[in-house]
Amino acid sequence: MGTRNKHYLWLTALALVGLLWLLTCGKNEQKAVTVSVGGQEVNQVIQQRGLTAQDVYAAVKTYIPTGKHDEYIMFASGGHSGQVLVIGVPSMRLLKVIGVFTPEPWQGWGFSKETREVLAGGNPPGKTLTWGDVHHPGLSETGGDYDGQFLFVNDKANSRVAVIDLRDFETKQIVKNPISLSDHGGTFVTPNTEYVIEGGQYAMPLNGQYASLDQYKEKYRGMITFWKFDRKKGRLVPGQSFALELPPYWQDLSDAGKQVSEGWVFLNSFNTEMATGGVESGNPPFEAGASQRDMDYLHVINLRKAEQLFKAGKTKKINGFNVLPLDVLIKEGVLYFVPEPKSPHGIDVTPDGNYLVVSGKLDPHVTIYNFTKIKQAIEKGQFKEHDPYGVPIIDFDTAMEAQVEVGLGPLHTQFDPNGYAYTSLFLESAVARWTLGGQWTSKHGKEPWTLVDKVSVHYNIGHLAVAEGDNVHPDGKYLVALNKWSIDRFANVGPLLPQNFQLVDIASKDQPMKLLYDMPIGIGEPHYAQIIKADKIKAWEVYPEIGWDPSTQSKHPKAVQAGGEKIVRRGKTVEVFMTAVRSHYTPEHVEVKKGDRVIWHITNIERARDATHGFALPYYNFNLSIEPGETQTIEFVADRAGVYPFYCTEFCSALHLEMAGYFLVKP
Ligand code: RUQ
Ligand code: CUA
Repeated sequence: MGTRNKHYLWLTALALVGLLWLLTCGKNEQKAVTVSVGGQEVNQVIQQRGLTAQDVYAAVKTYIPTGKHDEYIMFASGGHSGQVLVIGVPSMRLLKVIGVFTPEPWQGWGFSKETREVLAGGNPPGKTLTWGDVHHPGLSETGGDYDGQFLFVNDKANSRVAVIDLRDFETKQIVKNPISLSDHGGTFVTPNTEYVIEGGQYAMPLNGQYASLDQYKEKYRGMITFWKFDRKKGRLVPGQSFALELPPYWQDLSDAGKQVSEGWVFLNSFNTEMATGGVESGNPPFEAGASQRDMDYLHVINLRKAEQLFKAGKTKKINGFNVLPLDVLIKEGVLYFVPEPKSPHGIDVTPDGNYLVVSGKLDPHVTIYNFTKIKQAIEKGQFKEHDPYGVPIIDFDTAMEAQVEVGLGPLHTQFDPNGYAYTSLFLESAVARWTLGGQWTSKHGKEPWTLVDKVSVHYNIGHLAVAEGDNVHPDGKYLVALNKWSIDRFANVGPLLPQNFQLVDIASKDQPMKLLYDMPIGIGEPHYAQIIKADKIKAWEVYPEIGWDPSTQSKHPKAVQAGGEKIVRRGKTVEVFMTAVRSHYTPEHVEVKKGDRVIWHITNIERARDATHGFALPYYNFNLSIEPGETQTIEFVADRAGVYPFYCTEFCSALHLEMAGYFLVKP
């Protein structure tokens, strides 16, 4: 090579380096922020706090100025606290904790007669439960989209389902499943909330009787229950509800079909090995015994047909509850199986209703089934084989549409309006974004199913929730990762650590996902959450009338107005009709005799928003929260003589400490 040529090469190289420098350094050079507040430049604050451009972006995206409201509301499971968390998105501010399965003093939940009765509705005969393991909140839907009227949640520990009315964010009903002690595949609703789905988990004899584990295959059964919901009354109707008897596999998560698959329900399962554990006797432990086979079964359920059979009287009664027997389900074509790979988890129906996404906890893929193909196989009677109970099994390859390798330990999937699906990766501590393929486009022909992006989360993510992410019309924008571990994310608060909700920006179709915010949850292990557009919820500011009973959402028969207060004695029963207003109770003295039964109604006669009064009665163990307009009742036997000062537990006015009185019990 000649000198001139060498020279030329040198120049080209230099020019290239220059261009590269311009492209990279020039691009990275941050435009100085010139905003200054009270003489301090924002840029200085950024420097002093050592914030990166990404941090500033995240702060600006999530900060809600005082007085402004969040765009979305997230309803998150409170896990074994038994409660539900209400969180603003994107600020991730905790707005409320709704008392559900566990007494909660701030709300007087489980202290008043009215709320005790709701809690007691979930008690099994002869037992009082004081906690619950909340897993999956499900918002009521109209036409397959959240409508903001009701929220349902399940208690995995005792197979209970609760109904929360979003007019006042209070629990209105708790039902105990009569044939099961554990549920997991709930709560999910059908597209118009005709039914609330409660899938079981650990198989057991449905009649609640003893049966040896040697008789597992014969006597133990799984179940799925369809609770009929009466939207007008806001209540589940046990008499119009029914369950399906299922083989003793451990049924897991469920989802309702929508659009093309409306009227069908999908439920996955594991332990189709029917392992019964007993590691102490030399048996394989459950974790190994329940993971031997390559495939478990996706349960495909024809809910419309099941409903017809129930209405035609094909159910039998178990513990007084309507159950469609397994042989009827098989004979009448209600139940079908499709093989699912390697310890499946999660079943999520795509917004168009045509695809079912199942993850394999021990498989790096998500498997996507095509509902139309499943339905065709059912119609043509194309079954490969039957399970030991006679349930027809559709061939895996017939039903499967695609598999996407997303990463390690996939669990749950949500959707956005841009044609992306998001899957949580437990083992990898990440969220995978992948494209929903299968659609014909004029450009590429059939869209591919492919992984496009991943973001790390901290750590061990379980569920994830996308704004309106279970809907026929998802919103996208935000995703919340519900992480089981937080390890080093927060100040050390001892060996029991909070879980970590992480907010992720998924708004842009073309930009990678960005982590925005960490929210510690120090109350229990939250499982699932749903995120609804805030303006869909039309909650009351104060109760509609003075003397309102939230447990019936109507006028309380024992409410009084100012001037109507009284104490009435009938034999050994003393009934108190009291009012509360800033800053006094009327009457202020209540005197009874030892041994009297006391029924004490308090009506908050305020109409001002936020003018809540509490009511604490020491020794007798009561605290109430009486919101403007509300009437609440306590009932007890005055079994100890003495003097009991009662007082208001909400700092309601400057003279709040004076809002008190004496309860006197004469010997
Ligand atoms: S599931 S452990 Cu919702 Cu992944 Cu309960
Ligand atoms: Cu009422 Cu304090």
